[in-house]
Amino acid sequence: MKIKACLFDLDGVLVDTAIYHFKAWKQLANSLGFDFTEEQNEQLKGISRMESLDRILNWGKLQKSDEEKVALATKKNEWYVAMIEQMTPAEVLNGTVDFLTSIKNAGYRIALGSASKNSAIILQRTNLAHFFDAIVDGNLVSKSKPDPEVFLKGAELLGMKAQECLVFEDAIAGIEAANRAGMRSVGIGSPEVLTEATIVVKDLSRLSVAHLHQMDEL
Ligand code: B16
Ligand code: MG
Repeated sequence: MKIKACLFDLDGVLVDTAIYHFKAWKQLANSLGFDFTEEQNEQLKGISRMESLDRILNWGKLQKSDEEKVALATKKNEWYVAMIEQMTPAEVLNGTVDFLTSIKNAGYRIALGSASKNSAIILQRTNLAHFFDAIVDGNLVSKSKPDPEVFLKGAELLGMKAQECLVFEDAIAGIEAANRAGMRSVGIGSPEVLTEATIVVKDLSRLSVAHLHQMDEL
């Protein structure tokens, strides 16, 4: 079926905010008396804020009450927001602006499908907001990826069927969410990791409208 809409994950696909998440979570872990590695941080990609905190506390072998967890997540978010407020359009990932421009000119509808509750600040600071016909982020969904809610809501807001949507994702959980939504996907990263994606590319600079036409048949 013909692809009519593109649904983009944010962190790891359009911008690299993972480094800021890492710095802020590390600061929090250090303040609690432990540390975690960059490899462990990989497991937090695409995962919601509270789920990330649960995993980190687990690594530090700490137990906290629900109230304490909210306070810790709030503290981390304040540090994180201070960092992303300094972001500039120069931090947009390779090929992103050209690809978004060409698909928009070709008439594709475009939505965001991110777990982040901070997507508005990031899209504004990096000058990407104007490309989007719909924004679905952590403020609109209750179930995080691999649940398909975020992408199904994107399709609904754009007035599209799931089979008309193509998802762009860097996280395994995000590709699983696309598959569960009945959507085709472009994995951004390595084919060894994103084995369940329809196709995998290194970044958006590898793609053009002609590739999307080829995917109509997949
Ligand atoms: P926030 P994505 C995700 O963004 C990040 O990959 C993940 O590390 C983060 O915990 C999550 O957003 C929530 O972010 O704390 O800003 O609400 O990849 O879904 O765009
Ligand atoms: Mg991501």
